[in-house]
Amino acid sequence: KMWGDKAVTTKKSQADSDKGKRFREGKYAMFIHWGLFSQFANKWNGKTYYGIGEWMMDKNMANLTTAEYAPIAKEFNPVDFNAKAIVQLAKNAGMKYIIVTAKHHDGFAMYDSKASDFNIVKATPFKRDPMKELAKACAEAGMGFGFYYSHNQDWTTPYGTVFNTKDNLDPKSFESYFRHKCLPQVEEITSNYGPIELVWFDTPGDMKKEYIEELVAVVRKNQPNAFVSGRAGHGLGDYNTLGDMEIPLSNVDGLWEAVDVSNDAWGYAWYDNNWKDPKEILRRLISTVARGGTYMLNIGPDGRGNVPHQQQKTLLAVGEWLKRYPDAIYQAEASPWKHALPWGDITKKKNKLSLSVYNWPNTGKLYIPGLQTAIKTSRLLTGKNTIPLKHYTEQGWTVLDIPFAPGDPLVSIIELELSGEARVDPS
Ligand code: H79
Repeated sequence: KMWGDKAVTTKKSQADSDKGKRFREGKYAMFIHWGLFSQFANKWNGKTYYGIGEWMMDKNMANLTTAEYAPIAKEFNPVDFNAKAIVQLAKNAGMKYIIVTAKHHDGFAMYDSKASDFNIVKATPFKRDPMKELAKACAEAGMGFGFYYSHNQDWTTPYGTVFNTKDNLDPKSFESYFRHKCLPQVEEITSNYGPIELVWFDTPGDMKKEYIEELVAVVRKNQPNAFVSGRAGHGLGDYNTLGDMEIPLSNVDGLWEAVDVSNDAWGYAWYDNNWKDPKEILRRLISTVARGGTYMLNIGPDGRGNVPHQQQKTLLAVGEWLKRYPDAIYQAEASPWKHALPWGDITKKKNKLSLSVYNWPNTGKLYIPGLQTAIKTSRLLTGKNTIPLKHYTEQGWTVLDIPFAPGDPLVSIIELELSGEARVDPS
């Protein structure tokens, strides 16, 4: 009994200190949109539908009924899926946790679900539980792991099509879907995959608060350390998620996250090669952290389970950069300037500022407005060595004499050690 009491106490204090730690300090996560929709790759009956592939059923896309959509499960056999390789990719990319679609709006469970036969183990020739494999690979690699779960929208539920628009929401069928599928599935994903980082609910629409409270209670019960996404609805999450692909221009208070895509959409689309290059991804990551947030970047494996090659290359290039300048991102805080500067952006760690120079000035001078705290040291990092920079003030502006060549081929980092926390005169 005593031992039991003690164990509970330890677990609780552990929970308080660890809760959301990877979210708060890691700052960079991998989002994975992978599901039955990946098998369509935005194509149906020979026609390509340009848009977000996980919305193939939508009337603005291929406009499919469940009877048309569901049978593709028989062709979904992602034999190239390699959980270890994906986790290694995330690790080399410098990401701290992975959030993967356990079930998207199409209602198809990507794991072994007892609550619904419309799942990858029961309905496909693949028969494996890729989420089990991913959870295990994450645990082995020290990578955080968590699930996306579409709690409100479920378009193929046998209890009726639940689009949850005002026009066709039927409260009885929603109640049935909630009791027989949604709630049991959230029990499953929070019970059967070890400790998880967070549950990423999406698109609450006008779902009733009582439903969301029940779902959040399940997460709290089974995963006391896990975060719940702001898109659970009714303010019941642990943090805020901005709009899809939104990176704010001014600092945002509180705990929040930006979610972004590597190309034009989430789920794999055969034609979508509009990849952001490493510098653009870096700018979006740094800018998010500089505004005070955490950045989650999506990948979309294809119907065979492969991560597109170009996507991997880009993630790895960003990962190499993060190895050179970890202090600019990990555990870093928002810019005291509260918005970007003409040449780039600033993140801070205690008395240290990391200046990320996106646009290297060709004048030999870098200007910093309004800094009130004295500079102890200023240096350009190159990943290998550091180059001391001369600093002085000119009409109230801080000026750094910089070399004509940037320190880094992607984004250069100048580090300032201050005599105290940065104070900035907003004028
Ligand atoms: O999972 C990803 C999206 O599928 C999901 N959230 C991210 C993380 C999401 N749910 N809703 N939306 C995104 C916005 C939906 C936009 C739409 Fe359309 C506009 C759906 C129907 C009209 C554009 C046109 C996309 C499909 C047709």
